[in-house]
Amino acid sequence: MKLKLIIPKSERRFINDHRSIKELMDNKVWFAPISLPIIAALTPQEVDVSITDENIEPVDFNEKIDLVGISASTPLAMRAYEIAENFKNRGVKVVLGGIHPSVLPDEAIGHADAVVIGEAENVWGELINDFLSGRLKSFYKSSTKADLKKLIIPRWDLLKLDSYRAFLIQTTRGCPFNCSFCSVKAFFGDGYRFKPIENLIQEIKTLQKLGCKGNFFFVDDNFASDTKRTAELLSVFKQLGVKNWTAQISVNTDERVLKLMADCGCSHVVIGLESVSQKTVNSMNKGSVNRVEYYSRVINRVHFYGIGVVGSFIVGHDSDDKTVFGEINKFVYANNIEFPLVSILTPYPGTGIAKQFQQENRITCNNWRNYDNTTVCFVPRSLSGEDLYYYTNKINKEFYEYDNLYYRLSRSWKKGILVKKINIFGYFFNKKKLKLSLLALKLKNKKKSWFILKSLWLMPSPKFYSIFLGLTLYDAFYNNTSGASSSKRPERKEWITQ
Ligand code: B12
Ligand code: SF4
Repeated sequence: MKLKLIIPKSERRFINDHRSIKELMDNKVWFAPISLPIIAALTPQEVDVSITDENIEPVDFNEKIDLVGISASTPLAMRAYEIAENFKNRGVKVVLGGIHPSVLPDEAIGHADAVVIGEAENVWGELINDFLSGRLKSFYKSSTKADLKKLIIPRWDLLKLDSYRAFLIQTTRGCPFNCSFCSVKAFFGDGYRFKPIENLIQEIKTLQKLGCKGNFFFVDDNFASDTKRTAELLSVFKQLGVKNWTAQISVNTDERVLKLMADCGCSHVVIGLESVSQKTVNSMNKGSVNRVEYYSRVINRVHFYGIGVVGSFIVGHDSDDKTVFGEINKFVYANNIEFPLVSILTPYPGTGIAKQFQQENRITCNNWRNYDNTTVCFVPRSLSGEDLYYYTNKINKEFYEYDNLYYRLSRSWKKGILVKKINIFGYFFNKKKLKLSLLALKLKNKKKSWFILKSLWLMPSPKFYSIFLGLTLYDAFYNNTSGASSSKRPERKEWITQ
């Protein structure tokens, strides 16, 4: 039996897109998916399984396959349905899984033969058996949560690993909180589950054996919530030589853990700051985690240990009026957040905010393609939809104008944040730096060229990763399909979808 697992492509340019640094490096995308390698690992050995990531290569609809499994988050759902229908029309059975089909199984089954609701671990074996015996059911849902103590090494070997720059690892599942905009609770349910450290050692060793030495992204929603366990995990990272990794942490992360994270090779942290107004944070049901008065202190401590900050904000809450953009801007520069990301509040199905907006009849769009935090899909309360769209685009674009990006990065680099230790010889005779400089000189975009050259030569030793991430984010905000620019006010049809 032949099984094909597919991850649909992102139709909008986003951070996973690597085209912006293609001219300098290669055509890799940032993140290797982890869900499908897990599903492949759960698949019985006698099944011939392969993975296609549509961000890397096109789906071959003519390939002889018996069963197709497609993973879908909400922004990818429409593309997932297109792929599913194409295979179904060719007589191939299709299973849909992932966060979107799990939250809207009745919608998903309209495009597939079976839907896995929730985690796959406890039901995938049964589904394969049912398929083999011609008794595929419409829905599969486990009555219990996946037991993370079981060792399942994701089949990363099935991915075209050379096509990725960073690799996802998951050490926990779930989150004890329930923020109104977030899908995690709706999907993983109550509680917080931890993978045993011994299992993680096996996973990391597997990746390392496959040649993936660094650039790990720990996808846990709150990597450092349990101080004791995180400290234990970090000592393992040190032994295994894990370097250049990123994790999502919350505002209340213990300073001792931050220090350990830095000692153990953490280069960036993603922090869900969401808003600089406590009132707005409280309205998102995040007040118990995020105390705005501690934001500056935690960012300062993260920086103190040489780690860069990706600061995520969400705008469009009922208490957000136009002044919110100025406040975020002020906060970003006051705290020198290297990589700010401002997202438009999006009522993802199953979330508290979606339920509220549905009750209030405020949802304006059910085209899941627009559910990617760059489009207004609801009627905001304290500013117009047009302004919400326009100013969000504007602020993101302004953050990533080369001069502004350089301003923030250079302030951090000067303080020893996101830099590597290097001697004077290394400063002049670094092969990669020389190569990048030559390539930068050839770029048609002179502003980009100047940003790269300034970063490489005016600064002692910035981590290339920080330059690449900046370039990628620049590209994401300047080349999004929306087409709005800070100088041109978008047409009505561009900002809100019906
Ligand atoms: C890593 C990550 C990313 C990476 C993705 C990299 C990659 N190549 O996969 C990056 C940074 C690119 C990213 C981008 C975005 N992300 Co994101 N991301 C995550 C994160 C943190 C982890 C996802 C993950 O890998 N989890 C681990 C795996 C094991 O879990 P899983 O995917 O759910 O898989 C399990 C089941 O779902 C199921 N399953 C999954 N697929 C399939 C397929 C089949 C056939 C079957 C049977 C089962 C099955 O089995 C698996 C094992 O049990 C989640 C949060 C979270 N906790 O999940 C958010 C999350 C998925 N992201 C989210 C969002 C909103 C975005 C963005 C829109 C953010 C933005 N502001 O732009 C973009 C969208 C980009 C795009 N166009 O898709 C939301 C999605 C909400 C929704 N309803 O879809 C989440 C849930 C975050 C949240 N707090 O709400 N993201
Ligand atoms: S936003 Fe973060 S803290 Fe809030 S529920 Fe989601 S994962 Fe948990």
